[in-house]
Amino acid sequence: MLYPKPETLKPPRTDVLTVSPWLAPIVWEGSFNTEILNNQFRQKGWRVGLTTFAIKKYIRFLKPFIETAEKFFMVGLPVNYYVFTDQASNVTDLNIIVGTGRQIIILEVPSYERWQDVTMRRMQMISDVCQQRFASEVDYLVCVDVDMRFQDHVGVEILSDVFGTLHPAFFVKGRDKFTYERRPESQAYIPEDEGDFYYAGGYFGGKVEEVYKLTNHCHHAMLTDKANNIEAIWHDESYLNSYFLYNKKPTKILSPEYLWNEMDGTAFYLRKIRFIALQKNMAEVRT
Ligand code: 2GW
Ligand code: MN
Repeated sequence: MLYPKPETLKPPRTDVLTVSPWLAPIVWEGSFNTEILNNQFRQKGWRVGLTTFAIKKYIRFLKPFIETAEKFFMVGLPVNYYVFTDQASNVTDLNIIVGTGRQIIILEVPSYERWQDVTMRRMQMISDVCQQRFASEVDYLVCVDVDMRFQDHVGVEILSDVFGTLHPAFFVKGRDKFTYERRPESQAYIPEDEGDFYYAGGYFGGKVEEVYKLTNHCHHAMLTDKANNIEAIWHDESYLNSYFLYNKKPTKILSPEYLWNEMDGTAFYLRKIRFIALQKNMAEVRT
């Protein structure tokens, strides 16, 4: 394989942080070579699972989500789409066609009345399936929101033991602006003078074993809070942030190229917008 030699004194990106203080790479366009990474990935025979939830009205987001993933997510590699839903037959009726080596696996799960529980219980449901089937079917899991579409390359450069994603609304902001849980009574508590990054709840992943540890930890933190009548301000996202901080966890961090929202405008250092939130009518989807 032929490619230009990396130059020690000419870093490809000088306008953005490309490594965290605990030496986790931060993935930006220009900082990696897809060919090298794909080669390594194929040699190891790794398999990827993409999990998402389509519960109640969110089933409407599923078709465009998977159809755009077919165009941009792990192109040319085998992928299992794991769709957690309360409406298995409606998912089948969508007749979503995927390429060879790729398949949709429907996992029927209960739906919760409160929307906060719908989003938070994802931690429990993912951790349950880690031991049951993820461990034998895939090597890496990518766990994302469904109210999104892919619009540019997302490949094996995202994979690592455990990865998190910089939230598009906070990556240039100070700690004081981070919406961590600030009540010491909560398991998700982070004091004002701590924290590295504000990670998004809607995009994390890693090796199955690490995703199990993460989701299981967050689920039990939520149960403890529930028993104490407290619920973290941003639900699963708050628990995820405290897990990452106190375990110095992400071994790789995805830049906001991997999770963008039009509301956050655009920026000169953003060379690609790979995965973008769909605008939704909050009042309508929440009833
Ligand atoms: C969630 C909130 C309000 C009303 C409905 C739902 C809902 C979410 C639902 O009825 N059905 C459902 O399948 N979901 C799933 O949970 C779906 O996969 C969705 O993408 C995900 C998170 O809910 P969402 O997209 O409405 O949350 P966001 O976009 O406001 O996102 C962030 O904050 C959340 C915590 O409040 C989560 O951490 C989420 O991961 C973040 O992106
Ligand atoms: Mn969302």
